[in-house]
Amino acid sequence: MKYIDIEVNDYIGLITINRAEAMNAMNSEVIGELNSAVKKRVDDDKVGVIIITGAGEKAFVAGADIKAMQQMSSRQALEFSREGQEMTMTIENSPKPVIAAINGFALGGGCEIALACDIRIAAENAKFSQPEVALGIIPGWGGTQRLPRLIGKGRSIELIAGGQMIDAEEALRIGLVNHVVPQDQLMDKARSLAQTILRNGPAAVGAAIRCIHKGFDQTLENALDIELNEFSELFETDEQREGTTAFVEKRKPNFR
Ligand code: CO8
Repeated sequence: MKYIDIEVNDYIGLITINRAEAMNAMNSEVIGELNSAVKKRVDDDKVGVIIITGAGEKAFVAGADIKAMQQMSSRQALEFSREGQEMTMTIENSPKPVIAAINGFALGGGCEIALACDIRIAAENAKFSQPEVALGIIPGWGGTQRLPRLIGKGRSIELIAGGQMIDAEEALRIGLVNHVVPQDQLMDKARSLAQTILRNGPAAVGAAIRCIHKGFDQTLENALDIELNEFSELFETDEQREGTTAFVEKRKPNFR
C-alpha cells in the first residue's frame, strides 16, 4: 500500500495514514487503501483491536483532498462521497473495536473518520472542525449524522454551520473525544486501552459493540431484541464456556 502503514503486535493492528506531503488528506486512493486495510485487520486472527492514526505530529487527517474535489462534477462528488461513506461504514461495522489516536488536525473527512471509530483519544495539540461549509460543501462521509449522534444536535449545528476549529480540551468537554493526553503519550494511551479490551472475550466485545451501534437508532423495544439475540448467541461459543468456567475455577480466562 502506498499511503497506509500497517503494524501488527500483541493483537493490536496499528493502521497509520501516511500522506505527509498533504497533511494525510484523503483522495480516492487513500480512501480505498484505508477501507481495505481495515477489512484485512477485521479478517486477521492476530488482531483483536484496531488503532487508526496519522503519520507525523501535525495531522491525523486534514480532510478529503480539496484539490481533487475542486473540479468534480456532481456525479463524481456522489461517487467520492459514497467511497468515503463505505470506508467509514467499514470502520463502524468492525466487530473489533477501532480506536482513533488523533495526533493533530482532524478536519472535515478526518473528523468524520474519527467519528466512525468506537473510541477517540486526542493528543493535546489535536484540532477538530467540520469546515466544509467554508468550501461551499457539506460533510459527506457521515459527519452530519454521526456528530449529532455523539454530541447532540445543537452543538453539531454550531460546529457544522460555523465551521470553526476547536481544540482537544473543548472536544473533551463536549464529548467528541474520550481522553486528551500529551502528544508523546498518545500511542501508549491507545495501546493501554487496547490491552484492557484484549483481556476480554473477543466475540463478547464484538457483540456488545454491535448492540450499541445497531440498537442506537431503534426503539428501546427493538434494541432490546437485538441485545437478547446477541446475548443468547454467545452461549453457542466456547468463549462463554471459558469465561464462566474460569470464574468458577478461580483462574484467568484464556480467550485467545
Ligand atoms: N486537501 C488537499 N491538500 C491539503 C489539505 C486537504 N484537505 N490539507 C492540507 N493540504 C496540503 C496543502 O495544500 C499543502 O500542500 P502544498 O504544500 O502543496 O501547498 C500541504 O498540505 C501543507 O498544508 P499547509 O501549508 O496549509 O499547512 P499549514 O500548517 O499552514 O495548515 C491546515 C494546515 C490547517 C490543516 C491547512 O492545510 C488546512 O486548512 N487544510 C484544509 C482543511 C480542510 O478544509 N479540510 C476539510 C476538507 S473538506 C472535507 O474533508 C469534506 C469531506 C467529505 C467529502 C465529501 C465528498 C463529496
